[in-house]
Amino acid sequence: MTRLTTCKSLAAAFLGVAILTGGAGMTLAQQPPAANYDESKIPAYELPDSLTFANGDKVKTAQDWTTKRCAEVLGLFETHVYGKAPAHPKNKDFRVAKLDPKSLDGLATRKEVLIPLTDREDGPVMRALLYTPNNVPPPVPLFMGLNFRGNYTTHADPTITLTEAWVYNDNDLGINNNRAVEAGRGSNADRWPYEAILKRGYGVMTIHSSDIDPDFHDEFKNGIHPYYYKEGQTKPADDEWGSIGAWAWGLSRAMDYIETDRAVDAKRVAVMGHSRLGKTALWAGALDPRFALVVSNQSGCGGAALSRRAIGETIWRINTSFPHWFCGNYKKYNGAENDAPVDQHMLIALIAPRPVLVCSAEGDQWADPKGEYLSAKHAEPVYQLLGAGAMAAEEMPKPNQLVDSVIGYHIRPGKHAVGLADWMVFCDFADKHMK
Ligand code: GTR
Repeated sequence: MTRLTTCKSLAAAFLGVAILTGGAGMTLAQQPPAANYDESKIPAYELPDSLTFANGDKVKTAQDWTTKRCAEVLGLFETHVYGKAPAHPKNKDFRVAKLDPKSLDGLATRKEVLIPLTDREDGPVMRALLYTPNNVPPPVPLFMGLNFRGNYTTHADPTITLTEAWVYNDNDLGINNNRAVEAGRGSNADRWPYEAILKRGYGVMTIHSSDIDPDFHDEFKNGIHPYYYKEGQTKPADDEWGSIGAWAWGLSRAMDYIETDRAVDAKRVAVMGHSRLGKTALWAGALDPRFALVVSNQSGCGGAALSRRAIGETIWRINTSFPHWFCGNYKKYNGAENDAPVDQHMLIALIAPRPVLVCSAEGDQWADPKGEYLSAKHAEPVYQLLGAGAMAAEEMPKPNQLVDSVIGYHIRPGKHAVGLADWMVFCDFADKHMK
């Protein structure tokens, strides 16, 4: 039995334990206070202990964690943060819609694969763009991640299908009706340096997040959610999936496909994401042990950063700006971080004993780099209990010095972004832990 099954089946048993009452700052009509960037103004906090059960008992052995506490923590994140997602469809009708064995001047084989998201024949599909290096014997290790604006923005190649899904409006590209335009082709290519990654020996797969759920708040009328409503249901319950939950579910669904593709080694798949999609990668990695490695880039609040520090972006702020990202229950912790039964170090602990790399940028204080580092550091007791090792840093490393232990951390100068230099760090880390 995989750890996923173990955790998930046990999670239900614990869900009743920690339903909390709403926090003091819960009034949604109110606006969150202005962001704090001053370390001396961080409120006093105590982190919940990953290794103490909700009933106060201590987690003493690796088995206590893998058979019980892991499921309890996973259940708490489902109930209070990201929401529960439905089981995957059984549908294995994956279709290769486009195949180019000599893509990128022969460097790679490129596929576009249609992955159904339901068991209905007329149900929605996501279109994955998959590159595998031609000069590496299959099956190859892979990075998998969602993209923000459509596969066609990730490379200038004119044969990549223009997305039909909802896209962000963009004045520079002349998009004002949420529909993709040719001018957008390759416009996000700096985020997806395929050639460089392929030359490092890795395949890359990406999917437009809108194929799963468009990134705007419409009370979950569009996207994947309605396909899984029970009869009479019109929106997710307070403990059911928001958009991040849906995106993470989509990544696991993509993994269902990968397990059928002999070009890729399903045992060496890293899930990677930037920013909101970095939050998503962490949650996908926590939920699905098939991901061998997890990379979050500048994922910030609701991702790697500790919420209790309440510096930069806070729970209140994120729930106000993006009410659709998390589950309804998460709003109870607006201005009341200390009431939450979890903090984000426990999300990273859920990935144990698998390697995880948390990346920050000095110019991205909104995402609280120090809180991202501390969260990774505080995941350590679970890694150690499982015999996976510690984090090879006692304090935050200097910029550009990769901490490449099983819990990895990296901070670089510069702003909120992902590009070639970041990908080369991801590859360095994967070279050590996934090759
Ligand atoms: C910001 C948001 C962050 C982060 C970022 C992104 O507006 O406040 O949490 O997710 O967007 O996804 O680029």
